[in-house]
Amino acid sequence: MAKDGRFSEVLGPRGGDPHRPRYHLTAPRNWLNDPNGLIRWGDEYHLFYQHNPAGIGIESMRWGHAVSMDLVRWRQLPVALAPGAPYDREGVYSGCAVDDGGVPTAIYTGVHPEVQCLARGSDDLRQWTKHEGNPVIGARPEGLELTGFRDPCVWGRQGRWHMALGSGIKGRGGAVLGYRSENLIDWEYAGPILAGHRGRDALPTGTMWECPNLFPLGDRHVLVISACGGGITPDVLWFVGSYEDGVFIPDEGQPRPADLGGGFFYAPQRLLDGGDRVLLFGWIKEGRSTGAQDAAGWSGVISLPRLLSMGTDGRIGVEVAPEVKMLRGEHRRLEEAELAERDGVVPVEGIGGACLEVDAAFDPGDAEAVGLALRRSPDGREETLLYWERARGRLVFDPGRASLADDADSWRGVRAGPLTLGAEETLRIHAFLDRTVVEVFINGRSCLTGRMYPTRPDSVGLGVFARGGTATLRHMDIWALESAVEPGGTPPG
Ligand code: DQQ
Repeated sequence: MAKDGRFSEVLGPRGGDPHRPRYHLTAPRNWLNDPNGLIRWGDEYHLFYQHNPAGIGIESMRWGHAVSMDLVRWRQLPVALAPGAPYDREGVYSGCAVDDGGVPTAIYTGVHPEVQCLARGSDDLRQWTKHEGNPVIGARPEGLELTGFRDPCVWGRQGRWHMALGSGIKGRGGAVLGYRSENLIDWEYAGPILAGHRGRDALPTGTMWECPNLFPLGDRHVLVISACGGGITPDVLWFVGSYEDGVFIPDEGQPRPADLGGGFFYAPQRLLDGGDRVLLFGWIKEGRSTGAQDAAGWSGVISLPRLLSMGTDGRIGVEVAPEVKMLRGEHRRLEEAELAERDGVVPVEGIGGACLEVDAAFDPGDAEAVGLALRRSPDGREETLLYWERARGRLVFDPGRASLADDADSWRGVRAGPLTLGAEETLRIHAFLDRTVVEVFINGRSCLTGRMYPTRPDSVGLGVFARGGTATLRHMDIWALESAVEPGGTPPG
């Protein structure tokens, strides 16, 4: 059996289900989606999440609850908020948490129809009481025909509360609506913070912007949206710009993708960790069929914390939060190696495991493509390729041969996004594998989330390759990672 934090030749059966991540958070059972109410309170980090304990899919949603002292090792707590009141009997949807003068306070969307509600927490955030005057925003702004009205993001500034609410304006596109309040109870509509122009945006921005987040980063502001509707693949986009008098003005006309994985990463929320750092957690979706998720008894994963920074070029930088280093176990370092086309995929000897951190630096040389083979079987019949492609200036995640299973699930499609390297620039691939999850950080400025579901227990190998020329692997550090969450089980209480 594979031991936690050690390299292994086969996938250990610990945790029962070989596809279930070991150091990413999943729900104790069944369905998880958006992270909600992220807040640091005293010594603890609280992560609530959209949860359906009874099955797979968005039904009768509630706030699951997990707590951590270090952002990495999570413990499940009982459900914090469940449907039941007339204004949320069809679901306690996404929202945020704030510190209201020492009282933990959640602001969420109750369904149906979509209204904004408030709940107060006990000092330790274990008990929650819904406000008796709920909903605190019960009606939509007059004169606007909206495609949705949900997912409040609230922050305090200059003695007032401000809210960005996910929405869309019929016939126009997605929108984020602004509200203001003196007390979190009485809210005044302040107009759209930003609205899209469906069809006129270079990137598809859909008809509804879910889960907005608006926060300062360096000397700019960032607006993150989860765009959906109008036939687009739901995806996370972010704008950099300025925010003044309740209006967000983007620096560029267009948002950029927050992740190159084509929608596996969704509905992220920022955690203000009490200091200056901005950390983002998102929901990593499944690629398997609903039937397979149902049979597995779990679905949905919370991403690793992503640390954002503002570059001098006005672009958002993204790295994994340094706390994740705590999971590192056995380590191996490889030094300089030449990679040529004729060698194909070169297996990294003596390294194996489905829970790995890989930090590799490549000089692309004159190669057309250079990168890694992940979750590789010894004969190479199962493998997932992750590489930079020079001609198209992009990062590619190709799980087309990840599994020998005879199915046509959508996760097998190639995911790719723009990644241009400077003439002498090193390609740095920093990848986190957790059984079926891959989160990759590239050169501190892009990331990609992917899924792959290999069938073979010996598909735990790692390889490196170059195509169409010769590249150099400068160095590569590999760690076997420890488990950080209880594998399944019923939460206490
Ligand atoms: N998920 C929630 C909604 C939100 C959507 C429902 C985004 O509040 O708009 O589970 O994934």
